[in-house]
Amino acid sequence: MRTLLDCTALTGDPDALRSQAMRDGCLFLRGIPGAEAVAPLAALVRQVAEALGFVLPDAEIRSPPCVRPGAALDGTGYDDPRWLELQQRVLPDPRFAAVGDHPELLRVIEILFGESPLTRRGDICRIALPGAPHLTTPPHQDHWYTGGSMNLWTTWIALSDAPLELGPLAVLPGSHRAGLLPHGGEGAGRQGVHVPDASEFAAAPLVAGDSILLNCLTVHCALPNLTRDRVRVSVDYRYQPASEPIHVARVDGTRAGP
Ligand SMILES: O=C(O)CCC(=O)C(=O)O
Repeated sequence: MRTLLDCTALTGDPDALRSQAMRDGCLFLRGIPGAEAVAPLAALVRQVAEALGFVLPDAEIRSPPCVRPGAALDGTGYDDPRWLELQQRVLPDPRFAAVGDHPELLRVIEILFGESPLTRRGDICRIALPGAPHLTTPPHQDHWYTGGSMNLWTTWIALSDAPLELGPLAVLPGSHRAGLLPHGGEGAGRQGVHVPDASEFAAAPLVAGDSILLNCLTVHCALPNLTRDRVRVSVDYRYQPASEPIHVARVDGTRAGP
């Protein structure tokens, strides 16, 4: 496992930031949007996760919440009705949009696109429970799921501290250059790509408010949550250039899109 390159210093140099993003298909930004900016949303997610029976009440917002003993997601996670309820209660709240629309984040996305981004292109709030390695997100490319623009980017943000053992995101830098790869697997959200054993994923211990940006063709996965009793809490937001058409057809170069 490689350490993810910290690109925060490049945010002051748009050309260098764009070159780095095009080269690796990902950017790791420390402190953008930052712990203070995500605190109201982190509080909301914990409150909802507690009401749904996933976590115990906890006053310290930055450290990962404690799992409620026995809590588990059914099926692949995505088909558990409580997962849907988490989304329904968190995503419409203005505190959710406030993080995805944080001016520093939007500025970075705008540098990548060279134009205004379109927001709300497939946003998710996630909790990753301990003791559930079968629910760990497998290596995949977002374009497999999102379709449409090949220039769609995701921002993955830790809402509480996410050391490596809590299972933050891991990415395969440069993998976007191979285009869309075949995906296989059964069940909602379980389709993934085969990655050769020699593939070196990159990850870093994150703190609340750190973000990882990635192109929709960059292969990424989650690391397993290996803690005994802590829950990883994160959000991901998707953006595409405003000038590109919105459609759901997958563009993979092997099939003619409608
Ligand atoms: O947080 C995870 O487990 C996976 C996130 C992911 O795959 C994404 O944001 O595209």
